[in-house]
Amino acid sequence: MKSFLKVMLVVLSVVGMTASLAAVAQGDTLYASSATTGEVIAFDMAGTPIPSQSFSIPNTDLGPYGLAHSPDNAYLYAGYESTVAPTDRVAKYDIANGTLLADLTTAASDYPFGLGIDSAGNVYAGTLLGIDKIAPDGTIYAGWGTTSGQYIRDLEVYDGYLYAVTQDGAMGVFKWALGAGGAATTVVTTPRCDGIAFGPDGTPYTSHRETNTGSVREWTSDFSSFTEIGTNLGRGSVGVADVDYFDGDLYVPLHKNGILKGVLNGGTWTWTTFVSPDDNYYYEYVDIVVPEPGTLALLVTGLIGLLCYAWRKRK
Ligand SMILES: [Ca+2]
Ligand SMILES: [Ca+2]
Repeated sequence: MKSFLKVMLVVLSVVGMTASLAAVAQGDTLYASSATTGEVIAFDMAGTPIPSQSFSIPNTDLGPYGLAHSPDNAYLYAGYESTVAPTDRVAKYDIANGTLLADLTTAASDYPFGLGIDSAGNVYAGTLLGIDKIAPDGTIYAGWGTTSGQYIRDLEVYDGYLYAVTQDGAMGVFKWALGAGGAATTVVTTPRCDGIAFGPDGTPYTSHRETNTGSVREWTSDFSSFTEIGTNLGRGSVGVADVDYFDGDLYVPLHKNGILKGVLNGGTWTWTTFVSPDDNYYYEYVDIVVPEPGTLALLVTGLIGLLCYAWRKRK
C-alpha cells in the first residue's frame, strides 16, 4: 500500500506540474483589432502583447474591425475591407497556429464592423445593408437580417436573439430571433449605442463614441432604463466602439487611446488602463478567448485512468 501511495504522489505532482505549465503556455487571451495596421493583436489578461499569437489580415484596406470566436475557441473571425475585389470580407483563422483558413466575402456592402456568433458556430456579419449569416462550413446566407440602412456597429448573441447596435441615434438597440432573421425588431431607440455586451445574468451593457467623449451604460435586463457607469472614457475625437464582458469585467477599446478595463468594486465600476494609448495602434474591437483545454484534459484523463488501473492491480 505504501508504494502505491508513493506512485500516486508522483503521478499527482506530475499532473500539478503539467497543469501549471499549461496555464503559463496558454492562458485566456484578449484579441484586439488594430484597424490601421491590419492586425489582430493578442494580449494576455495582464495586458501584455503576445506577438506569437497575433494575426495579420490579408490585403487590408480598412480594418480589421469586428471580431468573434467559435464556441469551441478553435477559430477567430475578423471583419475587414480588402484592397482586392470583392472588398467586404471576413477572415477565418485557426487560433492554435495562426493559419488563415478562409477569406469569406460578405454580400452586404460597406464595412463589416460588428461580428456575432451563436452556439452552433454561425457567424453574423453586420454591414450597412443588414446582416449576412455565415455557417461554420463557410456557406453565406446573404441578407439574413435587414435594417433600414443603418451602420451596424456591434453584434452580440444572447438568449436566442442576435442584438445589434448602430451609430445612428434613431435606432439604439435592435434584434432578430436567431431562428428567423428578416426585418429587425426595435428594442430601444435612444440613446446612440456603438458597442454591446451581456453579463451572464442578462445585464446589457452598451458603449458610445460621442464626440470627444465616450461612455458605458448598464441597462436593466428589459432595456427600460440605464445607469451611466463610465463617462468621458474616449479622450479623443473618436472613442468607444465596442464593449465586451469577460469574467466579471468590462473591456472597452478606445481607438488611439488604448484599451480600458472596467472592474466592479462594491457596487461601483472603476476604469483602469488595460493597454496604454499608442499612436501606432487604433483599437476598434476586442474579443476574449478561453484556450482549448484539449491536451491537458486528455493528459489528466489518461493519468486518472492509469491510477484506476494501478489501484485495481493492487486488489
Ligand atoms: Ca461587444
Ligand atoms: Ca467584441
